[in-house]
Amino acid sequence: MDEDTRDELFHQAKKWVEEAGEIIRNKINDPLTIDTKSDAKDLVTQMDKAIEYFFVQRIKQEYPNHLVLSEEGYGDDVTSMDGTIWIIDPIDGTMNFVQQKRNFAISVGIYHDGVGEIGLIYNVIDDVLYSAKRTQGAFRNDVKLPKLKERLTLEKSMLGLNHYWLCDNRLVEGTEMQRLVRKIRGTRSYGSAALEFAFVAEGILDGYLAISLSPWDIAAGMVIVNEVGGVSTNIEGKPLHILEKNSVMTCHPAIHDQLIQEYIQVGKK
Ligand code: 2AM
Ligand code: CA
Ligand code: CA
Ligand code: CA
Repeated sequence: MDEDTRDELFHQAKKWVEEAGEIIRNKINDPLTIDTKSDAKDLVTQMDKAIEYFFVQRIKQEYPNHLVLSEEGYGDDVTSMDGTIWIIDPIDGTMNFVQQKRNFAISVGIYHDGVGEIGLIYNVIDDVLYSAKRTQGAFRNDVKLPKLKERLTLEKSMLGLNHYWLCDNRLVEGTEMQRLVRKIRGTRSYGSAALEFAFVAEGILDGYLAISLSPWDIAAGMVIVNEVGGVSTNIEGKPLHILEKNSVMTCHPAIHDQLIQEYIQVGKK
C-alpha cells in the first residue's frame, strides 16, 4: 500500500472511530440488552452490534472492494488476507463495558495483502486514542510513543495476565506460571486485550499473555506494538495467524525469548 493511500485510509478510519466513540459515550447510561454467546461470561450487547454495523455500513459505502472481518457477524466471511481488510472489534472488553462502563476500547486494524498497515485502539471513556501507521511510529493521542527502552529484565517487568493462567489450563503447567508471577515485579489484568496491547506499546506493561484470542482482539494491537519495537507471537514464539484464534504473547523484545524458554516451554503440558 502506498503512503498516500495509507494516510487517506488512516484519516477516514480515525474519524469513524472517534464518531463511534462519541455514540457510545452519549448512550453510556442507556439501558442495555445483554445476551450471552459461547458461555455465561461471554457477553454481547446491542451496543457491540450497533457499533460494528456503524463501521460495516460506512466501509461498504466508501470502499466497496474492501473486506471486513469483525466479531459480531456483520462483516464478511474472510478466508484469505488478499486485498484490504478491516479487522474490527466494536467493543473490546464487553464485560468491562457492562459492569464498569469504562475500560473498554474500539479496535480497528487495517491489513493489505496480509501486512498490518494501520492500527487504532480507542479507549472511549478516557478519550485516549492509540494509533499507528506502518513505518511511521505509534501515537497516544497526538504524542508519539518512544521506542521501547533498550534494557529490561524479567525481574523488573510488569505483565498483563488474566486469572486463567493460574487456573488449570491447557497450555502450561500451573506451577510454571506461579514461578513466573513470583519472578516478575507484578501483574495486571485489564480485561481488554486491545488495551493491553496498547499498554505494551506505551511501555506501561512490558508484556501481555493470553490463552486464546481472535483476529479482532489483536489486529490493531500488533501494528501499534510493532511500531515501538515490541514483538507479537503465539506463546511458543511462532508467528500469529491473523485469520485464526491464537495464544498470544506481545512484549518487550528483551524478555520474549526468556519467557518462552524458561517458563512456557519448561511448563508445557
Ligand atoms: P471481548 O470483550 O471483545 O469479547 C478479556 O475477556 C478479553 O478477552 C477481552 O479482550 C475479550 O474481548 C477477550 N475475549 C476473547 N474471547 C473471549 C470469550 N470467549 N469470552 C470473553 N472474552 C473473550
Ligand atoms: Ca466478545
Ligand atoms: Ca475482543
Ligand atoms: Ca468485542
